[in-house]
Amino acid sequence: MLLIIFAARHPTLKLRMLDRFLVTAEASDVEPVICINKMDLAKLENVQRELKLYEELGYKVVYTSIVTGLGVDGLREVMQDKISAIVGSSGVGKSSLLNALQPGLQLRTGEVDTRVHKGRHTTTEVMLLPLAFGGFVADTPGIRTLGLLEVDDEQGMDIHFPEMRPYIPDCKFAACTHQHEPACAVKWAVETGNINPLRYESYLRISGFKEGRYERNTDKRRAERNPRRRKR
Ligand SMILES: Nc1nc2c(ncn2[C@@H]2O[C@H](COP(=O)(O)OP(=O)(O)OP(=O)(O)O)[C@@H](O)[C@H]2O)c(=O)[nH]1
Ligand SMILES: [Mg+2]
Ligand SMILES: [Zn+2]
Repeated sequence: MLLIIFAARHPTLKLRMLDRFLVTAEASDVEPVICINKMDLAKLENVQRELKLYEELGYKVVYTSIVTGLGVDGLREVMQDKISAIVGSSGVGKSSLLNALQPGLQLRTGEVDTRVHKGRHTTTEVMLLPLAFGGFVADTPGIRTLGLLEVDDEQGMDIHFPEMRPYIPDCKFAACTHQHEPACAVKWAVETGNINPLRYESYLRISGFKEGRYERNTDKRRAERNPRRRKR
């Protein structure tokens, strides 16, 4: 299981980054669970409104706080007898959550920089920890950007977006990239409100169709795999 942790605030909840984690989980055939921590810093209904789309897509979302204890028992149930990896940016509270789940762990945690609201990369190595209530969890260092190294991008990212899957066979072209092709069922679904435009935006970014850092990452990775395509 991939336990994807975000903080409701400090650091900011980044849904486009969540989409990248979800694609990684989908592509690796690992069950993703979304966990929004630091719920003591935000209003539950506001955060739930932001995450509604993901619950509608069928992803499990848990809301936690190590300050109030919200959701800690629920998270324990979710993780019981599973092998999970806990991932997310530095400072979202990954190690703190594990300490709350199992107090004996005594993992080191670090204050978030109060000026820029970023973590200080307290956890520096991956540790697989046995859980007294059954199962294992790997605590991991916070990551700055998420590449998609394990994802085979040759066959297209569309299949890793569950809401796109039903439309893909209806596109006019079998190799449709859902970007500029005519008679694209996916684009039509976006236009008619059946696919969330922000998720479609994430699809374009992750596929490298949009400007930005992700596209450069993708190009660089392709160049590394295929030296002939490397720019001089
Ligand atoms: N208010 C609030 N603070 C929290 C919560 N969970 C963690 N924190 C604080 O957030 C800071 C970062 O927590 P860590 O557990 O070190 O975060 P991490 O995700 O393990 O960070 P890295 O190891 O750097 O990747 C610490 O100061 C924690 O006390 C929470 O639910 N509410
Ligand atoms: Mg940590
Ligand atoms: Zn299409």
